[in-house]
Amino acid sequence: MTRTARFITVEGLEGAGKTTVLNAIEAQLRASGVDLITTREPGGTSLGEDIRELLLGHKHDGMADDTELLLMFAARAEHLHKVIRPALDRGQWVLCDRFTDATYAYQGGGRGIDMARIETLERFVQGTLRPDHTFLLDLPVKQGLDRAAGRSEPDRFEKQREAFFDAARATYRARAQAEPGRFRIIDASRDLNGVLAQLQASVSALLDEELGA
Ligand code: Z5A
Repeated sequence: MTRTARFITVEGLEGAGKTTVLNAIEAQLRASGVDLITTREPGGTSLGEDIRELLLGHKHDGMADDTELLLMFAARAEHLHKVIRPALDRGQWVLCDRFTDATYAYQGGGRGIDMARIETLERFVQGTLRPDHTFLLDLPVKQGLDRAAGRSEPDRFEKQREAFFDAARATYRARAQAEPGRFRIIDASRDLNGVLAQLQASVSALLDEELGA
């Protein structure tokens, strides 16, 4: 049985319940003996967290779409260099809260940036590295926004109109359809117990596939 390090990402719209789901995946992987680190984007490094503040805060509300895109990839370059690649090289699995699928969804779908330009940056920054498995928490936009309402002061993304999130969701779903081997879609519209039950089965299947456990 070969234990090759795996790169797992979790994606989803606002209010999808990513935080709860990430904790559940981490617990299940650790309980199965997987050595892993958890991290997030944008962020995951000291410089990346500073970039996150620029991206999510309101100091630069009129930021150009291309600037936003390049800042996402600048944070990602640092993250890959300092955290993700070293962990994978050590044999640790990496569980990451969002990655480049979010760039396709939000900057590509939401902002309308040409996907081919995102692909160019993806190749430049990541080379051939792509996530091995991606959990997509899918739910209707309105339901997610209702759940997220009432949290702290909305960040720069949370202030976008519903059409922005509709386009992001459509992009996520199209990507999942195009890569069924990588994506596992979790129905995040269900109550938390329902979500966690589907998730547990999905993580078990992933572990079977990877570890033959
Ligand atoms: N972004 C980008 O544009 N491009 C990129 O390349 C990357 C990111 C990497 C920050 O991400 C922003 O960055 C993000 C996209 C952009 N903006 N948006 N939107 P983030 O991941 O840090 O931020 P977030 O999307 O706001 O996620 P979050 O706060 O970590 O989690 P969440 O999915 O919104 O869910 P939650 O906080 O776990 O749950 C929300 C509420 O719903 C909470 O009260 C829960 O108790 C409740 N909840 C959760 N699940 C359920 C169920 N099943 N039933 C009932 N209630 C529930």
